[in-house]
Amino acid sequence: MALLPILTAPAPVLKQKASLVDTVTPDIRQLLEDMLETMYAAPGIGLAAPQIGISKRLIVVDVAGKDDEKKPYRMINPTLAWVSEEDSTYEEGCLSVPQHYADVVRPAAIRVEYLDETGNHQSLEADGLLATCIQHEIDHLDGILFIDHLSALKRNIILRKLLKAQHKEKAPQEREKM
Ligand code: K1U
Ligand code: ZN
Repeated sequence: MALLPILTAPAPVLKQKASLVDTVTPDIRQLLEDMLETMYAAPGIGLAAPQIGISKRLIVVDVAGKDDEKKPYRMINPTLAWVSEEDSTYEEGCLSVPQHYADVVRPAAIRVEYLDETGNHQSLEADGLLATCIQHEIDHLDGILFIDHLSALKRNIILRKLLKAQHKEKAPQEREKM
């Protein structure tokens, strides 16, 4: 098992469309386990492979409360087969946009189809936070961040603050090279 570094915006891989996984190999299974470990350590309720620099259509999700039994989902090539007409609004965060939160409107319920870690087809109906989190993670596979659902004004304010925070985190010698 390995903890993987999580990339933050504006890393270019976060804006790319990730590739389909053609075969579920032991390496893919190991990657999903490493992603879950990384997600729990962050801590987070979801993680998509592009967030760790791997442009493949893989996500992991677990929205169980901290006192509840873990309920991890490992999804390969997830697609939204159905979305409800009804919307819901959640305050979202993102491990790749640290310290920023904003209300995002998305379909309230979904059906997602995917391959599990054994290569079997699965179909899952979800609502509430699980539906929101799965949509947020599938967005990552299409190069979309939750801030892309906000107005350009709000998005640019967040992006500028992120760049400023990243600049401050850099050591002075590194800053001199910029
Ligand atoms: O994709 C990610 O960056 C993970 C993100 C998922 C997400 C959060 C909220 C709404 C939709 C999707 C996070 O997990 S941010 C951290 C977070 O929300 C959280 C962390 C610990 C406990 C509970 C929530
Ligand atoms: Zn995210």
